Amino acid sequence: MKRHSANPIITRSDIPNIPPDLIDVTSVFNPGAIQVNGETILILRVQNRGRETSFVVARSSDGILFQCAKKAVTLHGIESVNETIYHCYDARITRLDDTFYVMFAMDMDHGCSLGLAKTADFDHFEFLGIASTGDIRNGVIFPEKFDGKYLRLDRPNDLQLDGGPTSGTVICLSESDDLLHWQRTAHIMQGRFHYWDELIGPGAVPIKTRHGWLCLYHGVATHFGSANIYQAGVFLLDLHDPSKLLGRSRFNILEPRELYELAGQVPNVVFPSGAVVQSVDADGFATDDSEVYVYYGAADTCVGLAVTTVRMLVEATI
Ligand code: BMA
Repeated sequence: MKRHSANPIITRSDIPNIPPDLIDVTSVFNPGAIQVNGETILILRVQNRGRETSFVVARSSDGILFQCAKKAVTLHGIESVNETIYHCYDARITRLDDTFYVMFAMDMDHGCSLGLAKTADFDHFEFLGIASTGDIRNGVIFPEKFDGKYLRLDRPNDLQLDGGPTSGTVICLSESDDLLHWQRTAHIMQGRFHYWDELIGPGAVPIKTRHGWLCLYHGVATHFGSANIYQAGVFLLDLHDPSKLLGRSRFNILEPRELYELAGQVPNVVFPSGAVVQSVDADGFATDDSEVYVYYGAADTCVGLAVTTVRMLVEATI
């Protein structure tokens, strides 16, 4: 992947003051991304100097220069949750028919849950409920149904990192009839201990290609207790049966190298959470030559853009 020359494309100074919550914010990172009628829309994770978290929508006609909304996202109905929610973060956006579903992590006392919201216009968001049980993160809904079921990739948090958050080593597939109640159906792949992707989690929404579903993910090298390194990788799932792993990148496809990826709130992080395909054929498949814009959080501080093609991503999985 090639970093765009305008990187980092969004920094804290692009977030307008939105009193009382967002004033002189600290950071903006890990965006969900989608293209709607030629416009690229991001849902940004913004942190203020109270280290409180908000979502802010940003829009762009070229996928590079973004205009941030002058208000934070309100998740209407979230007040019905009877527990303290500390943070909602790391949105992934999936279009199903004409509705955009947003799945995100929710930090609560018992651990991390997955929340679900929907929107038609990225202005008004309706919270639909908590869509998980147990401690889990990185829920990513597929953009179509399979045999009448919704599918998602997710990552159970079955590991307590030393002095850090819960994490995990397995990417799973789950299915649902209603997007709120999910049943785990398969373990797709495992972290590779000792190598670049020891801990792993799904990244962007799967991209439909003639070769299969292309899925970006993040891998963490823990380097035997040294500083964690968050990198991006890619895997390919069978088009008709996404529980079948067809291939997986041996090497990471993006790693922290630039200063804005190496230094920040959490150093050494590239975290791919959004991907936009620029060219899709009449049957809805991303074309091999199509550029893919990958939006990623850098050092939990700003947003980077890396550009690649469908062909290069597929080749990386062989
Ligand atoms: C992960 C998630 C991401 C974050 C990353 C690095 O566990 O919390 O949101 O970017 O850690 O801090």
